[in-house]
Amino acid sequence: MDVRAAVALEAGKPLSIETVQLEGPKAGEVLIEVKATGICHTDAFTLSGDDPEGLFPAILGHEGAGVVVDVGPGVKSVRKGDHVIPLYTPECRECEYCLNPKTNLCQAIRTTQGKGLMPDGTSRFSMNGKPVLHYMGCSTFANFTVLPEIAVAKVREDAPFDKICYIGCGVTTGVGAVVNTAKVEPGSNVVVFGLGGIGLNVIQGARLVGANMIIGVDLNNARKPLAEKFGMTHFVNPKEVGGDIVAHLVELTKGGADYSFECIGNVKTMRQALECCHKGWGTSIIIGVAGAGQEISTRPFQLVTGRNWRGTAFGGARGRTDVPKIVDWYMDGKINIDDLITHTMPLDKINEGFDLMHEGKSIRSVVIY
Ligand code: NAD
Ligand code: DAO
Ligand code: ZN
Ligand code: ZN
Repeated sequence: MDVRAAVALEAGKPLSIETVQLEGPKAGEVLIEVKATGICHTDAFTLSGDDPEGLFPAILGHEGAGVVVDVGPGVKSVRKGDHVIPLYTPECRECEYCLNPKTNLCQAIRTTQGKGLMPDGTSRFSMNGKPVLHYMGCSTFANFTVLPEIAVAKVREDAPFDKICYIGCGVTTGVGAVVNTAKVEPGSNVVVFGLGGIGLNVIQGARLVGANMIIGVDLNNARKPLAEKFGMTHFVNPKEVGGDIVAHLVELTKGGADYSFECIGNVKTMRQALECCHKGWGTSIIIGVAGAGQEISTRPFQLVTGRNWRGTAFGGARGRTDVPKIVDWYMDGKINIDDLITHTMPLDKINEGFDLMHEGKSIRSVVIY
């Protein structure tokens, strides 16, 4: 079938709106009509050419929501008409990783997904007879896409696509980092570096679990009012702190953070996030994705004296199990998504969404098909 897609033809160039061809679902696969997709920092990172694993030409997008319109042979867990959220971290429930409660990184389709291909080693997308690659197993910058059955979460049908698409990455990553990865306890003091589309979700996750101090750190003062609305109790702009930001945060928390979260992707702030943690028990979670080849460092004594350094992908969530629950949290009013979606646009204006992100003017732009 012909589908409309924003194609990343090469690194560093705007997306190109094209008609591309999409083959139907093969065994174990489903065809989805994408109804809405968020534009995430990670799409921009790959498009920029800084992502060492970025492949072109490809159809980017990994934060979508839509409806199943066809299923391939053997598909059992979803059927035509089901509402779903695509998962860049699948959940096969059978592999060594899925069977280990310590991780959410299902490896069932890892190798082919990393090459921009479906599990049989081919692409369903093509343009002018040549293959176009999938992206993060999702490719939601097309109005139809094909995914493996294990990479879709079935969700309730009364949830609005233009809001719950954000649960496909940003919301789950931020809230999940608090709830699943760090397991922040009520009364904890939390520091969040970076108050963008991820950090604001960490803030609302911290409020949800009953954190005490929720300190936001950002260079952009314009982020303060929204962060306060989401639960931030204190704001720190490193440019306005007269000295060492780490010492300032340790003093503010009277000894250090119980938990810190790095939501920027900067190796310097990753170090600050670790070192502002409380001696003996403080845990720092890296969420931000740093540029190719960059390395983190600290004095090992920071770890010897009881601080913990960890990371998280997709908020530690097991997509098919956890994503429907997060949709329920949104529908029950436990989490706020609406105020984070600052811009919406049709597919042919998608490059404007990338511009808004680069200019720091948006939290989330959503393409509505
Ligand atoms: P964003 O651009 O919306 O937000 C980043 C914020 O950091 C901005 O508010 C900016 O003003 C602030 N900032 C930048 N430099 C700073 C500094 N030196 N000190 C303090 N504040 C600073 O980005 P986002 O969409 O929230 O994404 C954040 C990171 O999370 C990115 O690296 C993204 O790739 C990554 N990410 C990771 C996962 C995962 O599963 N681990 C999932 C999604 C996104
Ligand atoms: O299993 O080896 C693996 C890879 C899992 C990919 C997780 C990616 C999460 C971080 C990238 C940002 C996502 C938007
Ligand atoms: Zn994302
Ligand atoms: Zn698995």
